[in-house]
Amino acid sequence: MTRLTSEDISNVESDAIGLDDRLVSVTGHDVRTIALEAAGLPQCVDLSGFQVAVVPITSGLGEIGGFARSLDAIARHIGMRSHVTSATDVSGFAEAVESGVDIVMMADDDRFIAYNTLTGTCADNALGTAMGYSVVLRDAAGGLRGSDVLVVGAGFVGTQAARILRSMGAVVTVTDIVPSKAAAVAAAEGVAYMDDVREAVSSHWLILNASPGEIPGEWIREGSIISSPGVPFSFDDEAMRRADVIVHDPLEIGSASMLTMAVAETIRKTGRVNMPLGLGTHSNMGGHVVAMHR
Ligand code: 2YJ
Repeated sequence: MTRLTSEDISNVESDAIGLDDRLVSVTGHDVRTIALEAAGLPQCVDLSGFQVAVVPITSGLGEIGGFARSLDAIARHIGMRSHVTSATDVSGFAEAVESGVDIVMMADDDRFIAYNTLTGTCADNALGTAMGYSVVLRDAAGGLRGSDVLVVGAGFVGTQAARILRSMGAVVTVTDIVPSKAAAVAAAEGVAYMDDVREAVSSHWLILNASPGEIPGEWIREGSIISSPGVPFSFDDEAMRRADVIVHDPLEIGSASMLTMAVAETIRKTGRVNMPLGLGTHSNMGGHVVAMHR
């Protein structure tokens, strides 16, 4: 993930773009539902049973104005309880853990994680982003089984996305401005690759863009469906005109998916999670969370 700026995330806290409405109109699902799908959890999981603390981190390049408050807003938006710690860094982490929260969210220049205090595991934002945006593409396309899907960008998010999309039944091709990177991911993940990014983009209408580079509108096929976590936003007006759908946000889908993945760790460990009244309990059976009615 490229380092975000305060400007990139200036709309997140207020949800000025109305992300839920936009997502529902193209995928049929809101951010919370996409995030639950990304973690393999059913929609009826009661996220209000989970308490999050966000720790501002000053190390390295320092705090990004509004970053911690934006994460706090995202956690609340999907129905979790959340607050920003009053202390930063190690003191903030200790404050969070000692206050008994379930999940501690924090980022420095290299890692962006949701730490599960019960299991001692870290859900990583890059994986959350790949998961969340793969679900967005699948839902926007009405399913991916047997469909050709292009992943642009052979970094960590692109690599994970190639694996996830393949597991969703897509026929995946990876491309990158550094062809050897795409070839390496293709070999590791059992997918195809194309050397020429332009040719790859022009020959696909289902695209997950995990690169920060610009993709000229002239390359885009009419009616394309594009899921694009890459920051900064890669597309121009011509691309917006040609594509049917371009889903992009700077922080929300990846962070919400990272949070639900952290929640899933608790469910895996305990086998149970509180459900809203009348919906029974959840039991972890064979790796799948299955709803059991009383
Ligand atoms: O707490 C803060 O305000 C800052 N320390 C947030 C820093 C956010 N970090 C980034 O944007 C990094 N580029 C994240 C890199 C993750 C790599 N997967």
